[in-house]
Order: sequence, then structure tokens, then C-alpha cells
Amino acid sequence: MAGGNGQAKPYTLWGVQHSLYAGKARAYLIKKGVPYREVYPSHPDFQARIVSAVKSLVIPVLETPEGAIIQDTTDIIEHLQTRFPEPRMEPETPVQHAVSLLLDAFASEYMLPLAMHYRWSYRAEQEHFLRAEFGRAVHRGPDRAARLATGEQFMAYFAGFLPALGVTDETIPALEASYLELIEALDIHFQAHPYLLGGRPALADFGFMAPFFAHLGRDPVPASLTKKRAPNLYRWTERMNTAGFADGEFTDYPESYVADDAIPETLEAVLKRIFADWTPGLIAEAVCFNAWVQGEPAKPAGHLVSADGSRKVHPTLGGIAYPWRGVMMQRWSAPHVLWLFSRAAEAARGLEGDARDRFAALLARTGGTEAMQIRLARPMKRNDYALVLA
Ligand SMILES: N[C@@H](CCC(=O)N[C@@H](CS)C(=O)NCC(=O)O)C(=O)O
Repeated sequence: MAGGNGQAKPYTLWGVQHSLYAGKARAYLIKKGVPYREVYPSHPDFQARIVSAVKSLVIPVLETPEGAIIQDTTDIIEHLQTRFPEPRMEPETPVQHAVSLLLDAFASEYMLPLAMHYRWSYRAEQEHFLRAEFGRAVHRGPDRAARLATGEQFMAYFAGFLPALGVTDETIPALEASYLELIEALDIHFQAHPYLLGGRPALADFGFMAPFFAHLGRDPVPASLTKKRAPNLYRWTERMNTAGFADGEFTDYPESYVADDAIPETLEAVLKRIFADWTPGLIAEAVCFNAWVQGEPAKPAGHLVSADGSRKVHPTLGGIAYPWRGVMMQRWSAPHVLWLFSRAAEAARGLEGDARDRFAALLARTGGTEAMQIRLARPMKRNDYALVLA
């Protein structure tokens, strides 16, 4: 659609810099080269038009030049992928595609407690920054004191998520140890490769931008840790927010995925860490979901995936508990992870011939066989801005 000046009307990304999921959508828009403008939810249109359309107070939301309103980063990316097929930003080769979807699910959902931990457990050390950020999300205008005060109520809401995410005094040492191991493996990878699967970003990279940009790469406490321990990972967050694929550091690296559908050795080391830490919780999620689906009353297609029937940005089916890295992890289930995981599992189950063998061998080497055997009793999908049974 053309605007009054003859220029194409841009997309609007309703988001903020300190939002986990906005970081994923924004990087996608930048790398695709899609003309867009970002608007903070402090703009009066957000309450007036966007919240009522989406039926929740949630960001990011993408508004298309034609007026369509899209929420959930997966739906946003799917829309942009279809609308702008080039440049392609997902491998067409089967094993890399399955791995990319898997990494997207891991980073977009599993990493949320870690990102929230480093933001809120260290709140006192970064209070002023967080107040400014949450304040600017909702308050327009130059009154500094008023804006800092406005951020407070939202901070209390988000900080209150920690126990539900399994972040407690008992689990924090194990969570932090797991984080350091993961970023060490990623740091080694990003010294050898500009993106997770080679010379161009994939869905995996956009999934990783969710936790690693706004929280772990930008909040003062975790950004400092990430920079000190994993500077190549930090540098990748900068690369992901820069237009184009080329990077001055990797001038001889082809702007394509690694040849022959191969998975880089350094990414195998990352996958080992991922499967080791993710599998227990993923199995517990699937057991909880399957029990809920198969329990009474029977649930028709379109039924909200939500224990109490309410519509939530992060729906839950109740509490889960499982041993994890020497502690008992107790948290609320988060079925959204299963929706994303099942996309990867479906791609993996569709592999044939040589690709199937190569993927099975990769799983055997990286400890992923058990996780990839998870089966859900019913598929899920997004409908009317919510997660429902298909
Ligand atoms: N699955 C959604 C999650 C979006 C999301 O959690 N957004 C956060 C900000 S980063 C939010 O608005 N949360 C509001 C809430 O949890 O009530 C997506 O991928 O877009």
C-alpha cells in the first residue's frame, strides 16, 4: 500500500526495547529488510485499538500496512516469511530445518526463567535502569519523576512471575551454573560462525534473540555477565540487530547455511548442553499436558489450553515438579513450549532416508534421543490470539 508521499506504508511493530519477545520480532524485520517503525505502547492507539483487538495487554504486536493485527512472534514471523519469501531465513535442508525449529523452541520458551531471573533477582542492582525502561513503555512526556513512578506497577507484576517460573533460592545456583555452561558453548560457536547455522540467520537465531537481547544482553547485570563471560555471544546480539548478513568480522564466510545440511561441531556442543538441561522439564510438561487433555471433561477442538479456562499470555495447566541438576524444580507448566517443540518434532518425524539417519546420529551424539521421543496426545494451534487444541 502506498502512503501519501508515494513511499510504501511501513509495518508497525508495537514493542519496547526491553521486551524479550519484541527482540525476536524486531531482529526478523531488520534482517528481512522490511520497512517498519516501532511504536511504544505508551502511544494512545495501543490501548484504544491494539489491546482490544488482541484481547490481552501484550507485546509485540505487528500491524501490517493493510491493517491486520498479528500477535505471537511465531505468527508474526510466519506472516513475514510468507509475505517476503526473500531473502530466505530458514534452511531448506531437512536436518538443519529441524534443528533450527528445536533451537527456536528452546530459546523462546525454556530460557524465559533464566532471562527473568537475571532481571528480577538482581533488581536492586539495576533498579533505576528498569524503572526508566518500564516507565518509558507506558508513560509519554518529559516528567522524569512521573515516568519513573509509572514503571513501578508493571515491574511488580513481572517480578512476581519468578516463583511460577521455578526461580527460587533453592534453584538459583543450579540455574546460574546451567547458564554459564550454555553461554560458554555459545561463545565458542560464535567465534567460528556468524550465526547458529552458518552465514545467514535462521529461526533458531531469532528465537535466541528473545532471551539474549532485551534481558541477558541489555539489562545492566546480565549484560555485564554475558559480555565478560561470552563476548562473542554478546557480539552476535549486535550482529542480529544490524541489516544484512555480512559482518566485518567474517568477510570470507559465505552468506549461506553450512554446506551439505551439516550441523557445525561447535553447535553440537551447544545441543549437548540444551538436551541435558531441557529434557527433564520437557518430559514433565508433556506428561502434564497429556493428562489434562485426556482428563474429564472431554475437550473439543478450539478448547483453550488453560487449566482454569482463562485467556493468558502464558497459559498454564497447573504445577509440575521434577528433579533437575540436583534440586527439585517446582514451577507452573507452560504448554506454549510444547506447541513450539511439536513443530520441531513434526519436522524430525518427517525426515526420510539419509536425513533421518543423520538426525538420529546427531541425537545419539548430543543426548537428544529421549527428548525427541516425546509425543503429545493432541496437537495445538494458535487461534484468535490464544493457544487452543487443534
Ligand atoms: N508467546 C508470545 C509471548 C509474548 C510475551 O510474553 N510478551 C510479554 C512481553 S515480552 C508480555 O507482554 N507479557 C504480558 C504478560 O505476561 O501478561 C510471543 O511469542 O509473542
